[in-house]
Amino acid sequence: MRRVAIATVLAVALVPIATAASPPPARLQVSADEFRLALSRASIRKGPAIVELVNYGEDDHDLALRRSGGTRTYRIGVVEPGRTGSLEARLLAGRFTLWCTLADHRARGMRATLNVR
Ligand SMILES: [Cu+2]
Repeated sequence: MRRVAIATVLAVALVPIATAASPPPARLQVSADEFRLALSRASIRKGPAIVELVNYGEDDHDLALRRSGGTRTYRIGVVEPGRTGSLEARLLAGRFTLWCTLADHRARGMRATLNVR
């Protein structure tokens, strides 16, 4: 009887371990200032991702991401100087363009590419 109880406890205890084995979200930090975007890494793993926009500049900035050939645009809304914004998304593999949508910031250099694989 006691052996059955122990086996049950072990089975329950193993469930969280199995869950923890699934990979954590990929993380990308995007640093913004006038007028550029710098990525913490050039590529990330496909699947769940957390993208963070840190505004080191003196103006407001935001961030849009779109996969080449894709139709969906992921967005982080306006982030004030010194602040951080983030989004969580499930990203497909591909080449993503990132840009700031405010005023002429993209044309002035606030764009970057990210490889998701
Ligand atoms: Cu901007």
